[in-house]
Amino acid sequence: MTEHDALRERLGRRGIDSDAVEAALRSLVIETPSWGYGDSGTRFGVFPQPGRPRSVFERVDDAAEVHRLTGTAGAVALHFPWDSVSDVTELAGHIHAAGLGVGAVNPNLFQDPDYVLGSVTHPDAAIRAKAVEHLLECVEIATALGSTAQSLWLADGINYPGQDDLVERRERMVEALAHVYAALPAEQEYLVEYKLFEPAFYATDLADWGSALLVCQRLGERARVLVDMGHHAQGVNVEQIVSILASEERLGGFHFNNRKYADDDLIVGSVNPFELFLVFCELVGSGRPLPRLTIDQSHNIEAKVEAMVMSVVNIQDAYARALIVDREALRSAGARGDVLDGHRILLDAYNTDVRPLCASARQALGAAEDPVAALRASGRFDRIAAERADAGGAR
Ligand code: RM4
Ligand code: MN
Ligand code: MN
Repeated sequence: MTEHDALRERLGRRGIDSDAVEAALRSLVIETPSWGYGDSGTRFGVFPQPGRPRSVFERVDDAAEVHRLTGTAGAVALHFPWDSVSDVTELAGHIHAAGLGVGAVNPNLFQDPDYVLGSVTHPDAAIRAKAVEHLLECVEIATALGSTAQSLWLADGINYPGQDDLVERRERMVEALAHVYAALPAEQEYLVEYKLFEPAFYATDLADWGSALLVCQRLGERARVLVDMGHHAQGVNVEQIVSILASEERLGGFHFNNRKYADDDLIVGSVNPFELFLVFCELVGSGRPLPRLTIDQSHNIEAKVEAMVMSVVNIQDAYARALIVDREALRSAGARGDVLDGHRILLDAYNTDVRPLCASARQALGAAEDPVAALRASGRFDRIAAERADAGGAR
């Protein structure tokens, strides 16, 4: 008996339909970030890697390789102006030809020197207008690319108490974002990301899920909160945030990554796989379709394509474990007030080796049984390093 058969039999005895689990795994779509393939580093330095992409087109090619190996990374999220091109239609054509869909469009309001005091919260109306102009341009780019989401992270905030008026900053922000939201075509959703700190160190204008939710409620129904796993204080119960936003129908999606200390952007599921599992338990338990699932990572020392492949595999694994939770038994344990039975039920799913189910789903998609092994065996890293040997500080 293969490991796959043995697992299916064991799950069958627990009343779990493995066919349904594999079907759900096959329909999982993860967006990988174009910015996760280019050079990145810490504020202390950047270590350029051999084979790093020289253009957005090559970043898309790397994303396509991740999809080819995993079967689940079917879209690429874009960041502007990092991914700016003279011909947007050509970029859309390249993405589709690579077998991918266009993911969310991410505006960038954090690098222009004009934004030193903020973008849509800036005290100067002219700077706010410039930020709004970029946001509107991103709506146009998304429309031309056929993207269905704007995904906004604001770096705005202040470093010192008294630096600016917190209430006024918030009103400036809502006014600017409402302007952009009004220009949004019906097929685009507006995802609002929050982050506790960094680059601002005293007060971030969108610091937590509550602030983001309140802004979304002021904007309209298509505005939803985006949860980045690394954007909370230590110890915050992220899965509970997921459950609240999902039941309020305001969960827009995720930026998956993992961290030990701050916004470390490490491989999702690498430091705290149990948290990732619990997040998927809330998503599955909500009974709603999965929201937009995106990876937002920065691979500073690890090989980038391999790191992205591992990330997608970790997500498949966490999702599979959440899908095999005995939901009925869980409900009954809660209803009976049995303190530990529900916990045991979760642990039973978490401690199950679901890799044969994931491998089978990947094979059915024409992807690799073991994506990391297949990538290593393919020799792609060396081939691409030779092909892109002339890479000169791409971004
Ligand atoms: C931020 C945030 C954003 C991402 C940038 C690069 O910390 O997570 O989503 O676009 O980093
Ligand atoms: Mn993010
Ligand atoms: Mn981040």
